[in-house]
Amino acid sequence: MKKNILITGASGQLGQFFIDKLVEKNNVISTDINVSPRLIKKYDLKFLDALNEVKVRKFIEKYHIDEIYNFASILSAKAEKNPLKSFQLNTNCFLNVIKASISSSVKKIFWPSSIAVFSKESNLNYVQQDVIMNPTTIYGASKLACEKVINYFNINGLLDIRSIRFPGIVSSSTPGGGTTDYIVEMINNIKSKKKYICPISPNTILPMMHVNDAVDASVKLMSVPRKNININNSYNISSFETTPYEWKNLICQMGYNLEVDFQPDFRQKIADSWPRKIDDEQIRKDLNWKPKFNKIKTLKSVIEDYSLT
Ligand code: AKB
Repeated sequence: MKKNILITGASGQLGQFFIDKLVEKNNVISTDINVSPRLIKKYDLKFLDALNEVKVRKFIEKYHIDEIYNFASILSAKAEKNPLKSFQLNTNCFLNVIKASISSSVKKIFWPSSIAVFSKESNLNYVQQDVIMNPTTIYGASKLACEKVINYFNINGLLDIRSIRFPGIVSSSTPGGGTTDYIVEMINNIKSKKKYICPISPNTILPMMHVNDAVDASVKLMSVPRKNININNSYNISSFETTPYEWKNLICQMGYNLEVDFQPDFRQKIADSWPRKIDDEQIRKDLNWKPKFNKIKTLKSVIEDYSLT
């Protein structure tokens, strides 16, 4: 039987890919505050501000929602420009979804955490599942705060909330103010034939994954019995690591002209506080999951999505 799934923040960098996947077997109610005519036509996107708890509850009741995927959030670089507003939005949107879900038809909630929860104390060369986390960005602080709430609701059996700490996500959708956005913006610049000013220094290693792998792992996490889940806060996950220098060279080796000028800005300090490599053995074991896209397959796939071939 089809589930009724509510997606908040559906027009963002991740949301649209989840709609495409979930709509295959479910009734998907896609919502956002950015409701463009294109997305209304393509996804029947509806306006919903997740900062309004009453409205969230009304959607749950009107559509008899079984599961919620909550993507309403401001990403790391953009969040630093207005820290208190960003922290309030990232945490309150999530808390409103939780409050509206209690004593409702909602059975499960998916919520994306991030590698931003980690810090220099987390052993950034190889970050394990359970480490010291003292995030130095407001985005990382908001993500860690919500992970603590997830843990509380899960260990007390109050709600079933499932979460993954996403690394940089590589897709053809427009980047949304993240620190890892260079990996998509470089591909964007192939088409525009403009020199790309990279805000991250050439040898900065960061973990990344193809958006399809992120979506598949998340949907699989939501499908398994709760007894298979051995993490009550949020799972580490990754696919590959790269640097701006390597990524630029891979693009050029594929025959594309891409001129890059490395000009690190405030995002470098953020990137320096994030992992270089992730230990994601737990999610691979619990879900029997592994990524389908390595570095080269990811790049080829996104270039094809941009119809650059
Ligand atoms: C960002 O760069 O802010 C996000 C993230 C890694 O959470 N892509």
